[in-house]
Amino acid sequence: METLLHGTKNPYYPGLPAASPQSGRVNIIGACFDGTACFRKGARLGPDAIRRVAEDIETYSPYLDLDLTEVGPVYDLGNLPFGASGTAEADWLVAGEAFAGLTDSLDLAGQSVKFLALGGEHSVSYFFIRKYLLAYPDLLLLHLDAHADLRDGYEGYQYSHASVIRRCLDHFGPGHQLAQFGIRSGTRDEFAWMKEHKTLYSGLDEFCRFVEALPIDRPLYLTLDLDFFDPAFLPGTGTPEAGGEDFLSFIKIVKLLKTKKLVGADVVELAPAIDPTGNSEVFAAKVVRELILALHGEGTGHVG
Ligand SMILES: [Mn+2]
Repeated sequence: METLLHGTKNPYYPGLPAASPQSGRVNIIGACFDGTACFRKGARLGPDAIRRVAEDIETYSPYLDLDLTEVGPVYDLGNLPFGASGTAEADWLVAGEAFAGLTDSLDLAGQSVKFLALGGEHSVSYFFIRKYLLAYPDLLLLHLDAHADLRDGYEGYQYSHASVIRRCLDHFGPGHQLAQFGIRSGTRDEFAWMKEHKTLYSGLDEFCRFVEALPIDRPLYLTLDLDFFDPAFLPGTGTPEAGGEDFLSFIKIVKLLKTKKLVGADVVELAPAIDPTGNSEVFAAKVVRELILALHGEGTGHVG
């Protein structure tokens, strides 16, 4: 693992350095990879950009009425090591094996180990989601994204960022479920698949009603591709798609997630250099703050 280069100006956020995952806590882990990104690269710089600006935003969330300094320490495991062969999938696999090695002996459910992973391109989510699918036989995978990511490989890469949900489905058991929202780009086949399997929620209200009705003990994992948001608000991402959601839509969702059993999450596809204003990374850091707070503890069962 690489050591963290940033200081610890704020003792709680972005997180106290840790060498191994901490039980009963939120564990941040970075995945600095953009090897299969097909349009504009730069997502490998996402995790450290979020950490850097996170030190300068408020620790208090007026939306959840919670402060990071009140919920106990957050730990930061640093960044997963990737290979340097120049062959995207081989380099990507090095990180997958590193994460597996870090968590092989961990019982995520029993020890209440929660990961909040920062990307990196979306293909890295596969490492974390695979682990969670094994740990929770009734996991519900919530997928917020502009893209369906259901292709069976893309541009020669089976584990492309355009295929990540498809690859996760390879590991689905009978109790697992997928729910998608924000998807507005994909192939005719991808949209036909989502319609056939009823995974896509077409509006914010419909999606929120679905989340609200979930049993309080149903484990949820959120994979959030930041191009879920409209590029007017968050332009710093490799594959922007007009017609997305805004921050307040996300807040509506995260308030519901706080009432449920959110056990893990990832935030991917921030490519900071694409937005020279720096607004995108600050936006992403606020999203991460809300998710740390939503991941903390067990669901409250009611919207605060
Ligand atoms: Mn996407």
